[in-house]
Amino acid sequence: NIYQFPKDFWWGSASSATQMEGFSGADGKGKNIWDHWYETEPNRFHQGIGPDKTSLFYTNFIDDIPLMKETGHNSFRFSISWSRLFPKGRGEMNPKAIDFYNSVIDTLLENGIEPFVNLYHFDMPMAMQEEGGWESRSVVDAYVEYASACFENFGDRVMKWFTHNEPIVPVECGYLYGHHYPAFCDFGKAVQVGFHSVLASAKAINAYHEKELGGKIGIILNVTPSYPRSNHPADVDAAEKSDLLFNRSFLDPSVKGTFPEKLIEMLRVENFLPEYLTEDLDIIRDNTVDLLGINYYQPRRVKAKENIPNPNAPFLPERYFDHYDMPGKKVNLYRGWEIYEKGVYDILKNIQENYGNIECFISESGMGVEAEERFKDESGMIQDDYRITFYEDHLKWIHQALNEGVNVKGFHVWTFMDNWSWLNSYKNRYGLVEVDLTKNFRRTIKKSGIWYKRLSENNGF
Ligand code: BGP
Repeated sequence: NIYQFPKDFWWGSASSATQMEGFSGADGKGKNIWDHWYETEPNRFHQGIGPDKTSLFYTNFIDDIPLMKETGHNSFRFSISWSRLFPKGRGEMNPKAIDFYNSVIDTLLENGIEPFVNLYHFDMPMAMQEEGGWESRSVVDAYVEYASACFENFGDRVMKWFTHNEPIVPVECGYLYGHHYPAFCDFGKAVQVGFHSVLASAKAINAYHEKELGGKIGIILNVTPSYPRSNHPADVDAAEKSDLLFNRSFLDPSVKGTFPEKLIEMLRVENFLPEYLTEDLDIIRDNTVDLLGINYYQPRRVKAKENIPNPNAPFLPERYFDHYDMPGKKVNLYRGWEIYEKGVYDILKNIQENYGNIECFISESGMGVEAEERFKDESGMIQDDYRITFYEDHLKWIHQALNEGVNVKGFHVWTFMDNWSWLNSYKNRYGLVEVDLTKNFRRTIKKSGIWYKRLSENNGF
């Protein structure tokens, strides 16, 4: 191997309940915001395919998990559906959900795959949303109850826990830009939602540590580096503001236990500080993560604002900066996102230099491709060489970071098998394994799945 990874490196993939389980109305599951939105506004969803029809892991996991093994997994991240476990968000638990997650965990372990379990992946139970969702303190308490129930029921076998996946995404998509339910555009609400997500995470970490179950608990963040267009101070300042809002808003409290002073000042000046109790800040300070998951897809390119913002327009982060397209950027041919492999190295070095070199791993990296069946060979296997190259190019930079002493423990791709995506449904395919919707959701390993197995067996390439 030219690129050799440490022994016990975590090779695997990530997924989420809403995107993979299906059966969103079955076996006692309560509704979450996605079920509700699809029911009330199906036209928002690509080709009208909703979260009821995802990749049917709920009934197929017995066959899917051996396929994970066949594609080189030694670890796999999934999320528990809060509304499957607690149909009303709190109170009575659904015994069928406990059975289901127990079977998934046991089957993973029998196949030599370590379960990494995430507690919240964009899927607020509808009953909790009706109480105000993350805007509301009572929902923070309900979440901690739910988290504790998960630790009690599954914590004897699950040793890696995560409080949230990409908590900035519900803030942005649900409360600023209208892509997720409840589709508000309200900066004040967005800040409150962000603060409560941080608080909920710290409280869940506290609950986990108190139980002394012997595992680790962390958070998964999409740390998207903000690169300024030039060294001009106005561009650098714009990039710093974007970094404070989108990255450090969660990274600092999760790892260091405090919010950046500059971020607090930005919010204070605009009158956007959230409501909180003094004790909340103590809880956040005293309950930082043991482990950090980093999702990386694309960088953020930022420049100073060119026009004075319209004071009457809704307040958005874009008050502070403009986006620009990197001239000559390498694009993800099939999705339009910029590909910048070195970004992953820059993030890891930042964690090493500014966040105490905390134990971390790349928890999502992936390439979404439209109409991928056009790359099938005669045997019917998708020849996704573009995806293999994409992963290798990122792994080279991760390897470089490792050589320089970064405490990076693993690499998880997005995702194991093609799955349903928020609003885009099955438009962009990400899997190592194809799911054919037209053939009863038949699974077929792609070329990248075979490559991944070799990578994991050789522990390098
Ligand atoms: C991440 C999310 C995933 C997944 C992925 C791909 O931000 O954690 O849930 O969906 O992005 O993005 P998309 O599905 O929008 O193409």
